[in-house]
Amino acid sequence: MSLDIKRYTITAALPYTNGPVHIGHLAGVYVPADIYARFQRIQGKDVAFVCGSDEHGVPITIKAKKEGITPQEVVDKYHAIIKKSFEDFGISFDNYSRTSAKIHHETASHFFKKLYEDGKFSEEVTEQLYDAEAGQFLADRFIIGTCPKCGFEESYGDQCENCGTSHNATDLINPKSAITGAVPTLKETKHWFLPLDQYEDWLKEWILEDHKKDWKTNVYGQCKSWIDDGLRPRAVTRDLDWGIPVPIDGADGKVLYVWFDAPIGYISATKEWATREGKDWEPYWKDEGSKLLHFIGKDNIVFHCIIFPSMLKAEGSYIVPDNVPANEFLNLEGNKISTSKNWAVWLHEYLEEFPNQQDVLRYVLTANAPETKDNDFTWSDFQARNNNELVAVFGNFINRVVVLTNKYYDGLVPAPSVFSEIDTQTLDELKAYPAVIASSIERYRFREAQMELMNVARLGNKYLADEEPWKTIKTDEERTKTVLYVALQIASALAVLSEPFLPFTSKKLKSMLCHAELVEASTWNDVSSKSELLPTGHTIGEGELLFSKIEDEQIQTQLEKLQASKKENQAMNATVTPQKETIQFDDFTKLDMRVGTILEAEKMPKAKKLLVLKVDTGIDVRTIVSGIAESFTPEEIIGKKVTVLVNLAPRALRGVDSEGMILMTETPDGKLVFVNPGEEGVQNGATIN
Ligand code: B3M
Ligand code: ZN
Repeated sequence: MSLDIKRYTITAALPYTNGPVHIGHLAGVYVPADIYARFQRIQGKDVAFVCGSDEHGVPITIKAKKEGITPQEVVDKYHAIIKKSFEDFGISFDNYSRTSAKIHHETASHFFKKLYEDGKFSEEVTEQLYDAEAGQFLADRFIIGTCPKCGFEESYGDQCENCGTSHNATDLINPKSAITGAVPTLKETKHWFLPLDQYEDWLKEWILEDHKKDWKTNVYGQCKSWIDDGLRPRAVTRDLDWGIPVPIDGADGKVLYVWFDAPIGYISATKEWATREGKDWEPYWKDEGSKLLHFIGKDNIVFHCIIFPSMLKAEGSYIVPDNVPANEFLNLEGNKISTSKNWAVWLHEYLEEFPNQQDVLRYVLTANAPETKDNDFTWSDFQARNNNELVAVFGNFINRVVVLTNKYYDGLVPAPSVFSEIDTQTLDELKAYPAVIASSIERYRFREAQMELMNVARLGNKYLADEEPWKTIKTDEERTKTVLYVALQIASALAVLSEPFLPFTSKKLKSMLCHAELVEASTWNDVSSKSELLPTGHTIGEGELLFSKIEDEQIQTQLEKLQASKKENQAMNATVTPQKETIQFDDFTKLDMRVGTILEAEKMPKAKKLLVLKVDTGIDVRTIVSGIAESFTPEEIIGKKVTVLVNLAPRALRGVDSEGMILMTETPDGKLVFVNPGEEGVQNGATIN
């Protein structure tokens, strides 16, 4: 299929511009896409790596409503934040555009018009859900209801976040308006539809036959189930006031559906880049020799594998994607990442707390990439991978080579003498790595690829540990030179091979080895084909630490931060019980509440929840049975001051007469606590009124 690839058109999902980006985005989409793009560039390939902000769509209008600002203000704010995060983390887009850009409005309008004029749309007056209270049609995300497929009760109109199914809003069971909560009514409106059913045969052949083997099973599986379910025409316009106006007559108040315009954003971003670089954009999208790849998360599969390809096919002059390497989701400390619950590690915040440690996060996210199943990010794993792998293996090897070369030879790469069997074997092994790593990257197995990269550092570490140049320096000068020469070749191979994964480290290492002319120019394949990467007589620079240890306290701080989010959420979600019916003062005075002290406490035999207490009420010492055994041990409550309702009619609980009730309340996470009678100095028997 792709025997002769002339160029790579690599896209990464356009993030919605209604919030900053977090580690889930980075792990699922942007780091793998970046590794791939960087890798192809070092191979000398022609690459266009594009992305941009997805600035239309209902999530943005919802955010604007919430914050009391305009949608444009929302996207301006987050576009800047997101763009900066990507730059900070070394995501090497050739162009990061935005869908509110003029070039995009033009490109998307054109695209729509062409399909319209070619008769590719069907036009239908349908009944759409309408919020009479708000006086507007309810687009997708403004409708919440039960998913017809999985029964999830909070499904959006266009897609269920629980099972990933995409549907029409009218398919939802018990729909509700997200604006007013009203039950929507149906109202007639005209829209344009892309008849996906007409592309079914083509999609079957293209995906189910041609790509059966090379697409990831998760992607292929979703596509197959979609196609097997039968495809239906899909509306590509919406009744909304935020978006790209439908560019034909008689379409006032209507805009292009965000999922129609957003993927065209990839094309607009390519155009913008090409114009800037004085290139022609068209081959990147229209030449069969271009390899088009969409990096996305699993919730975007249907749009990139079914709908957008059908649009491209309908237009007629475009190529379709060669692969759509979608990832599953990344969880955080065992829970789903959630923007609204602030259960996330935000990229801009990470950098404040771990300055200049982008590569550590890139490394850990790739090591745990959710490639075949959802995966979990934990701070303790982050710390362990940094300390035990980056510091102890990669950093340690480089540090030893650079320090010893400076110490023994003033930084000069020594001349090797005869290679021993172990030297030859080590160098041969080294030369095999570029192909091994490349093969994993080409198959979108980035965790595997990165593991092989680390094996290069392990190879170097083991070589030094076995050959011990710090010992031979006293006995065998020639041997020491050879060993350091070999080790330096491994170090410079690492500088080249680490670039896609750890771009900041690679850069630092290259400058440490002072080999701009040779190493910078070295491409991936030079590592195997050149006899040496660092020649004898070249001088390297001073050593500096590539990675530093992450301390327990830093991890603790992060965990506490998450804990705080959890607490805040619980407090927000704690439902306040509605007020009871009004009572008169006389009703209140009937209650006799006193301060008391628990004198004794023991478990009620065979009753999980009950404690039998002896309480000094100031009036007497009496027995009270209390259902608090699951929250307190008897020992911890002896001596506690409590509030007691003393004139409650006695009742027998499991054969013990209980004469009164201890007042309790509950924390948001369900823990029982005593209603504390408060200030010191109150005596048992004091009345509460
Ligand atoms: N903005 C959806 C998302 O962030 C969307 C991707 C568009 S890619 C053309 O999940
Ligand atoms: Zn569902």
